[in-house]
Amino acid sequence: MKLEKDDLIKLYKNMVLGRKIDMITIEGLATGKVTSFFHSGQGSEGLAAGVASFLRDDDYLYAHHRGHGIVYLISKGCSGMEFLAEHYGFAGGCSKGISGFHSVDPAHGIMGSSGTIGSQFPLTLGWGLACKKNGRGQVAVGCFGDGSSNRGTLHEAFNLAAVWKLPIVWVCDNNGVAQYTPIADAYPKEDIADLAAGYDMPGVVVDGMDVLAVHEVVQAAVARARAGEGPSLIEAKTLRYRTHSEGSPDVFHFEPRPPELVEAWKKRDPIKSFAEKLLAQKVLTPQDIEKIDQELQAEADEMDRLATASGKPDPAIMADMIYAE
Ligand SMILES: Cc1ncc(C[n+]2csc(CCOP(=O)(O)OP(=O)(O)O)c2C)c(N)n1
Repeated sequence: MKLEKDDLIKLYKNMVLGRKIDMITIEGLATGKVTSFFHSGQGSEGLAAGVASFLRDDDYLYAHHRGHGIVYLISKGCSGMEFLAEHYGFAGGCSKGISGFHSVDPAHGIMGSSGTIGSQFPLTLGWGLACKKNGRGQVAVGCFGDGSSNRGTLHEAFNLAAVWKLPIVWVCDNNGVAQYTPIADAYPKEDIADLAAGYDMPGVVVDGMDVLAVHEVVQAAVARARAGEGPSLIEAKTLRYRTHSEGSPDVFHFEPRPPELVEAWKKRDPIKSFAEKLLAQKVLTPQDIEKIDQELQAEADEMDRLATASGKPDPAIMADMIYAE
C-alpha cells in the first residue's frame, strides 16, 4: 500500500493524539481520577500506529498492556473519550466504566484484553480461526511484549496458527525489559523474531521507533495473511520511556536500564523523528505541525471533559455486563 499525504498525516495524528491521552491518563493518576494503574506507552507510538492505522474495522486486534494499547486502539478507530472514561471508572467508558481499564469495542475489532501476560496468544488464535472460518479476508493481530515471549501459550498458539495456516500477524513489542528483567536474562538469543523459524512462518525484525518501517512490514504480513498464506511474526525494537507502571507502589519502580541507554533511545523519539521526515518531504510545514498539536490537544481535552461528564455508572448494570439473556 502506497501511503498518500493524507495517510501519512493520519499516522502522525494517531501518534500525537495517543501521546496526549497517555499524558492525561498519567495526570489522572496524580489527581486520583484514575484509580487503577497505568503502563505508559510513551516511546512505542510509532509501533502502535504503524500496526493498527490501516487495518480493516472487521480485523481483530489484541493491543497489549503497554499504554493500555491507546495508540493501537485509537488507530483502529476506538474513541479516546471511551478509553479515558474507562480508566476513570465512568459510564462513558468502552466497558461502561466497569473494568477500570480493559477496552472492548467490537465494532472496531477490539474484543477485550486481559491483565494476564500471555493470554493474548490463545485469544488471538481463536480470533484467527474465526477469521479463517468467516472467509471474508479478515486478519487477527496479536501484540505482546518481550516478557510474554517465554510463556508456553505463545508456543502452543504459534504452533496451531502455523499448522492451520491462520490469518494472524503476531507483533512483539521488544522494549528490552519485562518489568525489571532485561530480555538477555530471560531469552538466549538476540532476536525474538528467530522463534518464527520453528513454526515455519516469516519472522522479521523492524525498528519500532520508525512508523513507516513498521507500517511496511505489517502491510506485507497482513497481505500474506489475507491471501491465505498463514501467520507471520514481527519483532519491533522499541523503548518504554517511563517506569513499568504508573501509580503502583515505589517498589515497582525499580529501573534496571542504564540512564544513558534510555537517553540515547529517546533521541530517536518516534513522533519527533516522523515529524522531521514529514517536514523534510514537505508533507507538512512547521506551522502545520504546530496547528496539529494545538488541535489534537483541544480534542484530547474535550475527550477528557466528556469522559468526566459521563459520571459514575449505575451499579445495577453490573449483572447485565456479566449475564446474557
Ligand atoms: C502471567 C503474568 N505474570 C506476571 C504478570 C505481571 N506483569 C505485568 S506486566 C509484566 C511485564 C511484561 O513485560 P513485557 O511483556 O515485555 O511488556 P512490557 O511491560 O515491557 O511492555 C509483568 C511481569 C502478569 N500480569 N501476568
